[in-house]
Amino acid sequence: MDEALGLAEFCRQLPKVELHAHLSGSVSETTIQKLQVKKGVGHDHAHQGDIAIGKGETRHLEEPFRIFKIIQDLSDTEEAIFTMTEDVISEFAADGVRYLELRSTPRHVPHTGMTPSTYVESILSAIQTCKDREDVVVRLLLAIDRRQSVETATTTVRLAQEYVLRSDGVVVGIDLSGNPAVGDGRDFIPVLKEAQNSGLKLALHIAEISQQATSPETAALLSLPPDRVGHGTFIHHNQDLADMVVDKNIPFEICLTSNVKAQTVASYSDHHFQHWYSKKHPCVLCTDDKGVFCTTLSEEYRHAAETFQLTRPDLWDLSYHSIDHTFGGEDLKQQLRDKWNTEKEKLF
Ligand code: 6MZ
Repeated sequence: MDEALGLAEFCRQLPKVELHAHLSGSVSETTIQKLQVKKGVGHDHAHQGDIAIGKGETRHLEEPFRIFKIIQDLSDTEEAIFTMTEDVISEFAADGVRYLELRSTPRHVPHTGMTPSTYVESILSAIQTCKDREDVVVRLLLAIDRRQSVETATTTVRLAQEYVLRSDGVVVGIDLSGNPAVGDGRDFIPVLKEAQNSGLKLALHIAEISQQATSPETAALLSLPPDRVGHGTFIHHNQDLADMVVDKNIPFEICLTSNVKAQTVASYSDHHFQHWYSKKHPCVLCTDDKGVFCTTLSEEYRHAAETFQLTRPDLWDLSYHSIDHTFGGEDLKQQLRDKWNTEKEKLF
């Protein structure tokens, strides 16, 4: 093992899988500045603190939602969506992400003429430009925002169904996200079932805030069951919910920094990752919103190592087993495992 390699560099060189990355929240400050120039607006809100939660800072969970709105207002054209997708993919690849599942909420912006279809097409064309890259494979989930109507959610699922074919398998599933304090996830169960029945995978934000440990929507969403749980921060506070997750062996998408910075978890060492990891329950480290929370996936691995005393072989296993929970199909999983095994020789 190359012990001379510092932990941060080891984590960067480790081949990684990113399964929980919201497009708007992943946009870097550099890209924000590009978008401002294109839109001809000033840099007023481009400085840290307004569009990002910096090192050591924490803010209430409402704050990232205010920031997403700023970024979404800046990216109201197909060209902007293309640019940010291309940049986000390159940044993840530079950080050693070899398989990336992006997720994004299709938007209708009447004043620029962008429609949910052209929104998805812009993301897909940026993904298409990366098709020949050796360093990263990208897949897409379309997101339903909890604030939206069931009608809009149905449009999103229908778009995903249409684009599974048209995108040659790049669109793989549906995400349910948005401010967890708003709306009732149970409203979306019929449309989520429709998605599931048509072969789309489901990655759902569940029990991100404490009230959801006892709210009926949590059990209802878990009984679908989803293919992965986003956050699931308060699931282990309720034994019945925890049993459901264990019985169905539903993997967790773990976003350490996001949860600490948005104050749903008091500190890294209080993170529920510890609970599930110690039970050998499947967990995948993810960034959530790398731009807004000023993080990278390799930093998330480093935080996990430093906080929970994980060894380098533990980090390797965590990354390697994350491949099992990707939505890209069995052939692709095998290709990724082969790639990981080749890269292993350089690291150990
Ligand atoms: C719930 C979140 C989230 O779709 O415009 N999103 N939903 N919890 C979180 N934890 C902090 N982080 C991001 O990306 C931004 C959207 O992703 C969801 C929200 O719906 C947000 O508006 P897109 O690419």
